[in-house]
Amino acid sequence: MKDWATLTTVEEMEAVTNSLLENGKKVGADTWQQRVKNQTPHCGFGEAGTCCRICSMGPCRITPKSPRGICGCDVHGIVARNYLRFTVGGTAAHSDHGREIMHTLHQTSPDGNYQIKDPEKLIRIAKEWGVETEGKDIYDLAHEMAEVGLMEYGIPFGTQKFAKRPPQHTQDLWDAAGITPRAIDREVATAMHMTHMGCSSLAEALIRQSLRAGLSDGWGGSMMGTEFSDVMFGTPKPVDTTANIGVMEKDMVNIIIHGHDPSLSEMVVHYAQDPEMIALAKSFGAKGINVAGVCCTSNEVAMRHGIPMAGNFLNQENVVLTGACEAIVVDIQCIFPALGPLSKCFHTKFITTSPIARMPDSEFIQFDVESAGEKAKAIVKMAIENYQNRNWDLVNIPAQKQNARVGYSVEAIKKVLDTVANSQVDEFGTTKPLIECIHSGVLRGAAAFVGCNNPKVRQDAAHIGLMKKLLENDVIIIVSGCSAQAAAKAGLMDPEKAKEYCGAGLKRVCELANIPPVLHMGSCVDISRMMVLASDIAKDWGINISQIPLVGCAPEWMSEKAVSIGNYVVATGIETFLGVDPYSKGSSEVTELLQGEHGINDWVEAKFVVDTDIDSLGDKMLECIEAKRAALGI
Ligand code: MSK
Repeated sequence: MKDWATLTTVEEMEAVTNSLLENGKKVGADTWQQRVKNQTPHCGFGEAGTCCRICSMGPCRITPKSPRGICGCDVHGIVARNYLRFTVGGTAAHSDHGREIMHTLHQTSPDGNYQIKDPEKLIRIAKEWGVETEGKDIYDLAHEMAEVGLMEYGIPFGTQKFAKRPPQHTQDLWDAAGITPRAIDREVATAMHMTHMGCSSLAEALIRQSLRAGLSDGWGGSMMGTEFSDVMFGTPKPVDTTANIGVMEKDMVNIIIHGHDPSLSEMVVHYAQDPEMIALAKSFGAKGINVAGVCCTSNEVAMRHGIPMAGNFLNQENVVLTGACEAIVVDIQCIFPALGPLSKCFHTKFITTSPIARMPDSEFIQFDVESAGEKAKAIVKMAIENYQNRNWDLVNIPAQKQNARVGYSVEAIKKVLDTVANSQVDEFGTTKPLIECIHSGVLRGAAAFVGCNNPKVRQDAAHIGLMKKLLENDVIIIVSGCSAQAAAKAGLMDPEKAKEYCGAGLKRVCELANIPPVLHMGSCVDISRMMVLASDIAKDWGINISQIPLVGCAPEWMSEKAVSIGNYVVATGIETFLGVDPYSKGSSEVTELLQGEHGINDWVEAKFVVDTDIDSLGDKMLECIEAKRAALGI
C-alpha cells in the first residue's frame, strides 16, 4: 500500500488554513478557531441532553440531587424530548428545501428561468405516483406533479408516496413499528406537540416519533428535493472537476456560492458563463469569472456542471481569508453568520438571498423564481465590479488542489457498473454487477459516508482516516455532503491516484469501471439517493436492506439535519456509525433505545453506534460488514 504521497493530508490542509489565519490576523478577522476556544468548555448539561427549557418554570437541569424537572419529568423524558426536537429541526429544514424545489417546479416554463432538463425522470416518477402522463405537455405534467408533491407536506390521510419505494419487508417493519411517515409537516407538528409541556415524556414514544419524522424527510421532503432537482437541472453523470482552496483563481473574479438550494447556484453559474459578463470582467482587468462552491451548493453544481469545490463546512471562512473572494453568495443552511463581519475585514461582498436565512452585515438580494435570472445577473455584476476593490497585499491563494470525478447519481452508478459487466445494458442498468462483486468477496461491502465537519473532531481527519481504512479493506464508499468534499480535497475522488490506496479487489473494480473508489452522490439532501440505491440492491439481491454488507457513517456531523438523516438511515435498516454523540448520553434509557440490541434495533433491524475514538469506530464498521457477510454465508 502506498503512503499518502500523492494525496493531500490533513496536516497539509491545516498548514494551509494556518497561513490563511495569518492573513486574517493582519485585518483583525474573527474566525471559528478562536470562537471555539472562547466557547470551551461546553455546558455539561447541554452536552448530555439533560437541560429542559421547554416551559418557563425552568430551565430544569437534572442531577443526582434533583432527578426530576419541576413538572416531574425524569431524565429519560427530557433527553428524548430534546432528541426529538433536535431531529425535527433537521426534518423541517431539509423538507422545506424540498418544498422550495417543488414551488420552482411549479413555475417551470419553456421560456422562463427554469426548464425541465430530465423529462424522462419526470414521467417515470409520474407513473410511479399514478399520475396520467399520456398526451400531456411536459410542462403541464411538471406543474401537476408539483401540486401532487406539495400535497405530500399536508395530505390529511394516508402515508408518503415515496414510502412505497423500499422493499416490502422494510415497509412492513415501518408499519409494525408505527413509523410509516404521513404528511411531512404533520410529522414535524406532531413532534412539536408531543414535546410541548405536559405531553409525551415516555422515551420510547419520543424516539419512535424521531424515526417517523426522519423518514418523512429521507423518504419524503429530501427525496422530492433530490428527484425534482434532477428533473429541472439534470440527473448527474460522471464529470471531472477539482477541489480544495487552490481552485480559487488569482487573476479572475472569484464568486463563491454556498448553501444548499440549486435554484440560486444554477442561475449564478449560468450568468458567470455569459459572454457579456465575461467581457465586463475583462474590462475590469480580470482574466474572467471563476465560480467555486462551499458546502452542499458546491456539491450540487459540481455534480451537474463540474464547478470546482473550494471546501466544506469548516472551510467557509477560508475562502474569504484568501483576500481574493469578490462575493460569497449564500442561500440556506450551514452558513456562518460570522461571514458578515469577516467579509467586512476584506473587500468581499456577503450576499444573502433567502428570507429563510437573513443575516446582519450582508447585502440582501431576495431571490425568487420570477426574477431569478435578473437577480443572478445583478449578483455576478456586483462581484465583477468589486474586483477593483481587492487589496492585493492580502491576496493569498494556497496552491492546494486535487482532481475529482463526481456525479454519481443512482442512475450513473448503475450504468457505469453495468456497462463493465455487460455489453448490452438496459436504459438504466442494474445493481447486479455490484452485488456480484460483494457476493464474491472482490468487494467486502459498502459504506455510505455523510455529514458535516464539527470542531469537536479534527477537521476532515475522521472522514479521510476512516475512508482510507475502509478502502484498504476493499470497501467501496459512497459519499455526500461535506464528507464528499473532505474526500475530494484529499484526492480520494481522483480515479488515477485514489485506486492506489485500495485493496486489490476494489482497485480492480475501479480500473475496470474507470471510477474512483469514493463515489460522490451529492449534497446532504441527496442522501435520499443512497436510500434508493440500498433499496434497489436489496430488491435485486432478494434480501432485506439490513442484510446488505453496508454501513452508514457520519463521523464529524454537527447539524440538526444530520440527526434527521441519521434517523432515516437507521430506520431504513442501515447500521449507522457516529463520531459525535447526539446529546443523548445523559439518559441510559435513550442510549439503550438508540444504541442497544433491543431498542430501535428490534423495530428496524439497525441501530446507532457512537464512538468518539475514530480508529475504534472504523474497526466497528469493518466488523459490522464482516458480520453481515457471515450471516449471509458469503
Ligand atoms: S452542508 S448539513 S455541514 S453536510 Fe449540507 Fe455540510 Fe452538514 Fe451542512
